[in-house]
Amino acid sequence: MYWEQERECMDRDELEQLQLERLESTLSRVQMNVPFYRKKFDELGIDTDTVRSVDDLRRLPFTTKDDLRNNYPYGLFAVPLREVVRIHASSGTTGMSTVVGYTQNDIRKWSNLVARVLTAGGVTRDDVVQIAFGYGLFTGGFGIHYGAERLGASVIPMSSGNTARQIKIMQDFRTTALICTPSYAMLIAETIFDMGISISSLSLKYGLFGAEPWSEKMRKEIEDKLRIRATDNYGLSEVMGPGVAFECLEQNGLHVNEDHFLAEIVHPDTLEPVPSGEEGELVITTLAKEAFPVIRFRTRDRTSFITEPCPCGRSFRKIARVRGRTDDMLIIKGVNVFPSQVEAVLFDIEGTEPHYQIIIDRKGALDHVAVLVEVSEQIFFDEMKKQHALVDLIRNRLSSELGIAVEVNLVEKKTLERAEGKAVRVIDRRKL
Ligand code: DLL
Repeated sequence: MYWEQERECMDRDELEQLQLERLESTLSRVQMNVPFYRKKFDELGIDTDTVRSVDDLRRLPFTTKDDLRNNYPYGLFAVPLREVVRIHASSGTTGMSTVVGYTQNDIRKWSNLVARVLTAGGVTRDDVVQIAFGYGLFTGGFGIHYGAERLGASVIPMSSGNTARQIKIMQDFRTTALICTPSYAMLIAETIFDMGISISSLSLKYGLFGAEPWSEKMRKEIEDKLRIRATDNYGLSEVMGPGVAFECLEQNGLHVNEDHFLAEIVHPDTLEPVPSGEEGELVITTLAKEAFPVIRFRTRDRTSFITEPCPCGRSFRKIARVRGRTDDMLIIKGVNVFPSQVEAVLFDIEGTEPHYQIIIDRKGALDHVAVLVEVSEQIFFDEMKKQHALVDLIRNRLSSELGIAVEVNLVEKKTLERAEGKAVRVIDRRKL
């Protein structure tokens, strides 16, 4: 039921003491080893020695995704590269992506935290775990993989895609736990039905889903279709990857791994803490990371603290399911996409106008993206062959920049609605 009961059910006073000790050592580590933090603290006249309580943390400056980008690739690492054994990066162009690193100790701790997530979701060493997250720079595949091995489960490193094969492996290898994005779980479920496979030929019991927002309705649907218990888990590469917060089988909010992460919820405009239980932006400080500690990282994710204690016995505070973001980052098929990336691609292609619209739909279980691009009159009335060539060019550039397939439609000048205030670049028709 617990992976580390003594930690997960820790007395709150002891937990807060541990957090404070870890915070102090993290602060002195970043001050010593990361010029970015040293400079910021100096400028604001902050003496980290005077941080004597977790509340004192509020005096420290926030860290943003832009800070990470500006220090690309290794500027915020707190150890020399020779101590780093793993590097991950979040999606984006080379110049835009954020790079994170892990020491051997970080990987050990990460695996342990993910083992807690899996255990809370019902997985034990007797399970056969199929990981259908992408393996690669994305933290999902490898992050879950190491945690599942740490737990002692039998791990199938499937990676994402090739749905028919996923299902065959699921049948043949008697997979009992499926781990992927909720939208991929939906697609797998639908494909099982389309292929006429009886669900009783599968051995699935648990599904652990995360990396993108999903709804209670979607949970019900996946649970009914796959006949499993489905839990939500949350994380982000800048902070670690999967393993930051997780649901237990109570399925009612996500416990934050509070001995490793200090969570605050602030108002996105005032940046002051919101009243207990109200929604705001999640801010996280890492407490035990060596290679890539972050201080007050603004996740941009919207959530709230759940104030009631959890019947499962864990003392770690819970956050409500993350519903969306305070900025404009879109999560399409689990990949982070910024409208500005689309803009940058179009900017470089001759014949396109600076007007475009991104339309996201959910077709069946999968996200579908169409980019409408206004083109010059000349191109619009050009021969079909030229138009096709332009569509192909835009589609290829966008797909490689965004890391997902998109449909491209050329439209005549002035077709797209102009806004008098902020431009509406994104129409998100997915109903979550
Ligand atoms: O998505 C890490 C992860 C992998 C978490 C596997 C869980 C499972 P990034 O690619 O950096 O990292 O994207 C992080 O995804 O800031 C949220 O906006 C969103 N997100 C992640 N988990 C959830 C969730 C991984 N359970 C960004 N619910 C985060 C809603 C989520 N949004």
